[in-house]
Amino acid sequence: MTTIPTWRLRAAFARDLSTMYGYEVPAYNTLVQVSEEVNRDVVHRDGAGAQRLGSIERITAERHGAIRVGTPAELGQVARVFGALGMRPVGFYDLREAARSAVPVISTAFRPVDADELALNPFRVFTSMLTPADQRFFSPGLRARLETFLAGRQLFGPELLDLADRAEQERGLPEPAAARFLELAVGAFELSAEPVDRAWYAELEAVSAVAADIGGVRSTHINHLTPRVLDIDELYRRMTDRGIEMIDAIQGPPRWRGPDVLLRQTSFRALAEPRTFREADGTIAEGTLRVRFGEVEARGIALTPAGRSRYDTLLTEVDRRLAETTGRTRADVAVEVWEQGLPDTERGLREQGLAYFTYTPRPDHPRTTPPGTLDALVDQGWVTATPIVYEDFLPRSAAGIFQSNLSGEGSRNTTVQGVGYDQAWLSGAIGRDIHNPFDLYAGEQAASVEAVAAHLNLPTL
Ligand code: OOG
Ligand code: NI
Repeated sequence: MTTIPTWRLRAAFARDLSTMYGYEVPAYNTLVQVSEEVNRDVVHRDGAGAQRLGSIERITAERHGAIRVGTPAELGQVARVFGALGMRPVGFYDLREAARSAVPVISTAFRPVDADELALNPFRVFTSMLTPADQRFFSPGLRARLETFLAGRQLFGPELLDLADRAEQERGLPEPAAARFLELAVGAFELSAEPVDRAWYAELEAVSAVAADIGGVRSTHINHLTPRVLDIDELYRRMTDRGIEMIDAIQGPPRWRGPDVLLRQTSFRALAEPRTFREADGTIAEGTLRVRFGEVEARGIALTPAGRSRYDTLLTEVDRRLAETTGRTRADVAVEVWEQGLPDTERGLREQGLAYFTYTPRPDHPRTTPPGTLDALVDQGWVTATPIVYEDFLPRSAAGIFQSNLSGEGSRNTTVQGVGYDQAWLSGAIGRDIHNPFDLYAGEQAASVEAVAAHLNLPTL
């Protein structure tokens, strides 16, 4: 009996989820189609350089999704389902503190953590959990009713969870269990046809549209699925030309003369979809909800903590200059700030320790004594440096993306203290370690440096 290994389950899940989502949200298929056209054109235009941050095969299959759940118990179950797919929680994002919008959730991302697993299939899911104990959003009375409501629902059935545990333990599943697992797992993220309790939904919506999306219904759903594109500015233009109204900007770093770093994202607003409602008097009525949207992303080089803090400084500087001037676009100001504040070559980023790279000995290296530093090894042709791609998310961009389905501002009481949901709390609640993204990139870089040292018989580097 052949076992379907973890990575094949993950690839199949990403593919089946994509088919399901395209069926439910046809605009997603348009986004995928335009992304594929752009990618083909960029590979044609830029040749091998286009694939510096991932092969075209990986990028074509690459997606991230987003889901939202209500309780630590639900998040713990999500961790089991994704654990079966080799996806671990990485990073902690507190969207309650994000600049423009305040959303009552904390988040992590489930994704493969090893470079070879990422290369096989990098599927990741940004996963948010509601924070009912945060009194800035929820009164004690509403919190109590919300928690009772959430405790009474079941997002993932026992058969799915059993299969998930088995798949995680056995690093895969034989057929027909694998097919059954995939069917149940994809089914758990479909939009439910169950009528929505109008009054309950509206009460939560007054706090936050995201709170209603999570706690106003008895199921969860995938709320977007994001293809990766090699030229996001071109994608933005082509979508706009097709009459699809995108959010007003691309989130994250600007387009500039230097290398792509971190992550750039853009989205279109959630579409009104027909839904059934149960009115206060028990009657059933038709209506619409805007909960699912489309997003696309371009990935760049992962930054070190020093690089990231430089990035944060540049962001603040862009905000400051924008506030001081009129008539200039954010993109324009950002380019200026970036050109002054960040090295505009991979080499500059590397030499200043701002970005992560892997190092590989060159087969054709000179036959003299190798120099004793990495930079010299690269400069003198002993070793090649390849940038490590950023596999995670950005809190400020995520907050911007959440806006894609926020109709109202919601309400927040700023006179009370927030509650300290932090990474340690989240990790304890789901009973799993939450990986630190920097550690993962640094580990990959360090392993490659060690291998170079061993290969060249150098004691350390
Ligand atoms: C998640 C928003 C964050 C991203 O790509 O930054 C996100 C959500 O809307 O639930 O997906
Ligand atoms: Ni997203």
